Amino acid sequence: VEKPDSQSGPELEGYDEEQVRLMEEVCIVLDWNDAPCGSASKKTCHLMTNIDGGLLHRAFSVFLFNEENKLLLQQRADEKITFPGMWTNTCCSHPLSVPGEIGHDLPSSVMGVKRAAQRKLYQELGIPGKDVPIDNFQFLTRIHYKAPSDGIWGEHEIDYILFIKSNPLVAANYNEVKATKYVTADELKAMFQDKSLTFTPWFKLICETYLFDWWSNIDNVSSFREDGIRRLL
Ligand code: DMA
Ligand code: MN
Repeated sequence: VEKPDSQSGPELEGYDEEQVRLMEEVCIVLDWNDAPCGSASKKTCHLMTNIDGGLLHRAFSVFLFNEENKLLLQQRADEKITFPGMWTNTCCSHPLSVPGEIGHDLPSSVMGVKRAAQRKLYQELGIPGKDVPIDNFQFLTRIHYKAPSDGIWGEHEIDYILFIKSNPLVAANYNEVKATKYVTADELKAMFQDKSLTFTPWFKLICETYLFDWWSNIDNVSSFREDGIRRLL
């Protein structure tokens, strides 16, 4: 009998070895008010059978804008287990269930996701920490959403939205990222019309709701900060 948090089992057979290994990362399990109430492997958190049972975890989404206010997009590598090959915002991942990244109130959770964001911007895109200083990230809001990937895998997260302005050195890790592209708002809208491209569900949700408003007020986004959790379910 497979234990609930086991890395064994058939679900990971045939996937990229490095991405399988990353499924051992330990995510922060949440109640609906974003209070940490345990931890579980990335694998456990992303199986639809567990999501259908209500399992929810913490995540973050970085939107990086350069000096021309263009947004850096990434296309997920084909090796990704969830949402492979799809275009999405600059960087997404999960704060880990470790002291520096957990956070038990909003200020410390925001600090935790900023640290996690710095860690993953380097791991996915080779962006050095000096190009994305912790204090330059701006927290905007939290979005609670759920999205299936392929039947077996999916997402159910409270997603911390972080904006940052930077002109970083980028050196993509091709196990994570297939391509990168800086776009204007109009160029992004044109990409949505191109039927050969696919987009992650959370990025589409954020684009359909808040992104273009925030983007057109990029130098004043602190006025959009919202402490409540926005439920897009
Ligand atoms: C998970 O992103 C986070 C969100 C907001 C969907 P991901 O699948 O890219 O995580 P990781 O890079 O850790 O695999
Ligand atoms: Mn997730």
